[in-house]
Amino acid sequence: MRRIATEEAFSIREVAAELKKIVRGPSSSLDKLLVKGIYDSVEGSPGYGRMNFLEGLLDVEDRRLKEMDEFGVDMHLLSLTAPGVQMFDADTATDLAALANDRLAEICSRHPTRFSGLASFAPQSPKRAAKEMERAIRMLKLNGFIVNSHTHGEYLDDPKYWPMLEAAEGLDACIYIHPRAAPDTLKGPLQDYAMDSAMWGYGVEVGTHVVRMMAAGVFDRFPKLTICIGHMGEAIPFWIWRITFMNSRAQGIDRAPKTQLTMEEYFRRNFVVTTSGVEDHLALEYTIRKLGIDKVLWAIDYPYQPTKPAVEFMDSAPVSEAERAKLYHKNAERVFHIPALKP
Ligand code: 1WB
Ligand code: MN
Repeated sequence: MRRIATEEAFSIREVAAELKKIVRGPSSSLDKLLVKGIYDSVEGSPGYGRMNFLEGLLDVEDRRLKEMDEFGVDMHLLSLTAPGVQMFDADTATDLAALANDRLAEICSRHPTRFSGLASFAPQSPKRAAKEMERAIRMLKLNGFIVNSHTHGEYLDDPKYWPMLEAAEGLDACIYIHPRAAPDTLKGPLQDYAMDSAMWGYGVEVGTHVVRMMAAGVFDRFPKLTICIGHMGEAIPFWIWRITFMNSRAQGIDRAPKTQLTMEEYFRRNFVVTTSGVEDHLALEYTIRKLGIDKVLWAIDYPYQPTKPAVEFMDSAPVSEAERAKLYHKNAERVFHIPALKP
């Protein structure tokens, strides 16, 4: 069984160095709590234990490959880890996205059956981002895009970002909306008890992002755009009935614009989800029944989650072998244009 893991994080030294500067700078962003722990940690200080993520992020071709071999993982679909380039100024972000994409393409071409990659872009400069997106697919042959949710507190429903959505749709390339911490405008009650990141804040942030996009009518303008979200759909599959009901009511009487389709129709048409970090068979079964077996892709969330239980989770999932093949690799091959192995 070919196993392709689809939300696998990496970084490069240049981005790590720039993130360290951000940590030491004046920003009061919620991302800093976690970013400091990973990129600028001092022994004994809060978050110090996260320092070892950095090694896992910067290494792609050594320890990571060995771990993939050990657990039978064929391929990582790599993406520049959160917050990507999205905390930087527009010029720095644009340059570093291109550099990360070049490095990623080199790795993929050295190991075409072991690594594929999602390209980064800098939403801070939407027109240049759209150009980089085109280069990443046409020249670098990368497999789609990663965006780490909001950029300076703004979301992809804002028409100023639509050149990037237009580029992705035109290139038939999926955009993976990965979490980062919520912006200052949303951060208040998320600051305590480690709720800022993967435990709760990340899901709230990405869930908010995609509901904004659906409710704004983004998918009327870009009907062929595919968005991927991780963590078993960031709770949206479970909430979609109520989102749909309340949105259709709001379209008559409140501030919700009229849309051609319902929220659930957009979610089923324009989204795929990955299992990253949610190793719960009941949640998997629910998500498959809600979205369809062709819309769910396996992921580990390396190096933030361990490989072994992610493999055991999918090996033991209560599905047929044909369904397991879709979850493990066929859906990823279709959505991210990864060549199927020759029989
Ligand atoms: C964690 C998870 C941290 C992710 C991250 O930092 C990312 C964590 C950028 O579990 O602490 C992730 O990608 O899910
Ligand atoms: Mn992740």
